[in-house]
Amino acid sequence: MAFFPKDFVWGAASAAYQIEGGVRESGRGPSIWDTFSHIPGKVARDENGDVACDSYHRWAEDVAALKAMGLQGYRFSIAWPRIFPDGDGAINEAGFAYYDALVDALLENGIEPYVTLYHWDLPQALEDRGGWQNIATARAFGRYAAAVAEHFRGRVRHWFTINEIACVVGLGYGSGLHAPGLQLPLEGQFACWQHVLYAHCLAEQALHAAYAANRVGFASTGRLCYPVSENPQDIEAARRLTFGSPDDDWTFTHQMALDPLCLGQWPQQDVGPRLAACIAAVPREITEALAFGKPDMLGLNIYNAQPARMGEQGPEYVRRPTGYPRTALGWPVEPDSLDWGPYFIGQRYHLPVYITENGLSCNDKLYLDGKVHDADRIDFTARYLKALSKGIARGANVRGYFHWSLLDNFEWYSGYSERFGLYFLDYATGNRLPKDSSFWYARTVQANGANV
Ligand code: IFM
Repeated sequence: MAFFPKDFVWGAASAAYQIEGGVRESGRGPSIWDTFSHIPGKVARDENGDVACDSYHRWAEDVAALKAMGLQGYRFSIAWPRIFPDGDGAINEAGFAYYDALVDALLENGIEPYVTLYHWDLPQALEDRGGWQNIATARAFGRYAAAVAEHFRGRVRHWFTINEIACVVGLGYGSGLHAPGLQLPLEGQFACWQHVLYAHCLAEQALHAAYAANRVGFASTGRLCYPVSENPQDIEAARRLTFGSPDDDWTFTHQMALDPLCLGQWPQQDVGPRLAACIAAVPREITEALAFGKPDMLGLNIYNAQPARMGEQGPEYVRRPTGYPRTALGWPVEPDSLDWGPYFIGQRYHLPVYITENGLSCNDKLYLDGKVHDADRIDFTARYLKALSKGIARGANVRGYFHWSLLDNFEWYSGYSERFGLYFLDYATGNRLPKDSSFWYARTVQANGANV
């Protein structure tokens, strides 16, 4: 039987561009995802977020869904271009109306808002001036955070500044698979990286200054490993591989962001010469801000991890056997990622952790009886929660779990083909339908996880 602390927060998560639609309403400016998704060939079937789940108009149904599951928290993001259509400059007060209604309805229903400030929808006007390559974007983010903090003072107390710096930089400015679709060399990517971290620091300062009770987090994703046994040697191997070699795919390591933010130093070990040169050249303005950038809590977006063990030559990855279980998106099903991931991260950074995303894409459909029988989602989530409870028993300081996602939505370059929701979206009508997993999740929340 799984065990979770009595004040554990059960929630679900979403992000503005993935669900809102209403991209031209109430003075919202264009974001890089509006631009990118309208370039033919960038998104599967050339889909875009113009309408998405239409949450801009149907938010009350989203709140009703959260309520029906008895959730205590909702993690959603604010679209920066709704508040600052040009990224900076004058505030668009009308852009707050939608979030005011949503936040008030959540509070009235006893659901705590967990607000992400940046889930990838950079105002296009800022990208036109260099986007995250330009330090001015970080300063603009600080002003945006200050405006939002002031507006929601006392109503929102839990914040995540940046969602997945790994994807912001690695996919947006590295592989080019995400907006703005650039493929910069390592040095260009690092420039973005340091500016995103700086943006976090400025936002954190603004949030704390606006309201002392604000709790500020940074939602990270990246490489994690778990040991194939409880043997201390295998555990050590998994830990070392989790935090080793940042030069190899460095944008997808947690420590390239969390070491400077939480430990006040950049990773030193195994950093190759080009990355070392970038680190040595970080401007003083950013270094000084990083010294005070330690978040109050960490968000971890965990979907899977790599099995590892201690081999004869040292730590090594373990190959998954043929036929290993995978989600519809082809991601390996690795429940132990929720056991060991928060544990290793917590041991290194000594901060409370929220699982800000975890879930899977399934080939969901309406059955003949008009319902969505997503047994895979129930099985996946039960296994992951069981493992999470093991990690908590092991000592991981995990305060909450937010399932990704509340409802099926726009899955970036995959468009609408991947269904991650607890609620099914009929894209022809915009109607939401609870999947079997949503009823199961409601029972799990009610039992505080004791049923898994
Ligand atoms: O949909 C995304 C989300 O926006 C960020 N984390 C991963 C999810 C699934 O791919």
